[in-house]
Amino acid sequence: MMKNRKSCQPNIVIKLPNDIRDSISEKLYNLPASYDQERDPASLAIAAASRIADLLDPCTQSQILDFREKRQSPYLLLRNFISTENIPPTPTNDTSPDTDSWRVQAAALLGLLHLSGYVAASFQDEMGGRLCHMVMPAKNDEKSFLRSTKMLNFHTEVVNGYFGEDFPECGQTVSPEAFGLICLRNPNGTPTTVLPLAKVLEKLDEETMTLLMKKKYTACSQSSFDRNIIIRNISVLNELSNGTLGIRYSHSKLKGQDESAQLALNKVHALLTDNPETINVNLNPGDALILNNRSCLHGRSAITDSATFDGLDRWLIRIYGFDRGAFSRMKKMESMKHVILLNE
Ligand SMILES: O=C(O)CCC(=O)C(=O)O
Ligand SMILES: [Fe+2]
Repeated sequence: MMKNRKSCQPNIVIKLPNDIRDSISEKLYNLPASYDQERDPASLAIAAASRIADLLDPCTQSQILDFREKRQSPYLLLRNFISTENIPPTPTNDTSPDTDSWRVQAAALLGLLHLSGYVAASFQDEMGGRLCHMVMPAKNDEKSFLRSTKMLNFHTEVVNGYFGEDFPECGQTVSPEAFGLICLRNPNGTPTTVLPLAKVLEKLDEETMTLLMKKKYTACSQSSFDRNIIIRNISVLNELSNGTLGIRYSHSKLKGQDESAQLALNKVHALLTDNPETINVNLNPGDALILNNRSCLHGRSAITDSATFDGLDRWLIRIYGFDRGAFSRMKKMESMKHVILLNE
């Protein structure tokens, strides 16, 4: 049983030929302007997904289907997915650019998340509820600058969120099962770092694993949240509905509630530091990456020294993807059904 749980599923890496990329770009560029990713992403996701799927060859379609059905591969990397000609300058202050020319790339990511089986959604309490998170060096204030340029140690998104398997109540924070990144610029090839959970589990002893599975941990919000939401009595490793193990992790936001719980967490931290199995995913403009937020950890090298704020800085768009069943049980905003409301 344990052996099976620790087996590492392959990552899925696909590179589209230029003619397919250009056809997808054209189809998405010609989507009616009435689609708005911040007001009704669900309609846009469906429209974009069907246009993309029509243009993919059967092999690529079945690889995406495999990722969707099994939910075990750490990530799906789709290279050369969309054109990035005519994009506006990289924003410098955490907000979306005024012009809409980046929306084709956002639509592409929404379409891919949909094909991967996830519902795109955001939290009202994170970055003002925006669906598309701009990942780029920001200089609006000191805190934003530090958050957006520092090296990111391995973590999972929304560490203070329950898993569907915890049976959260409506209004409690739920961690997204996946999230997508699409690259618009990456002039210095700064990698997104990825570590499949299986590579960590194979180095953990049974006693530590047992401790990590106990509901003896407390987590608080990541720095992109507008308020601090603390959840208690959660585990680090959780049995998922597909029989595998999932992880929630952040070195700074997750704490053990007693000494043995914290010691087990420290062992994970030691394993994650300079782990030789780390995969550097250098996203090029037009590449999309869907990361399974249960079966892998991710991070990033520092961009502190390379940020120039001249409109050409590294720029990714990030969108969360939720399991359809878990999403249907969440409290949402009446006017924008993709915005998740959390209890006071
Ligand atoms: O900048 C990156 O490559 C990843 C950043 C990150 O961890 C995130 O957006 O959640
Ligand atoms: Fe992250």
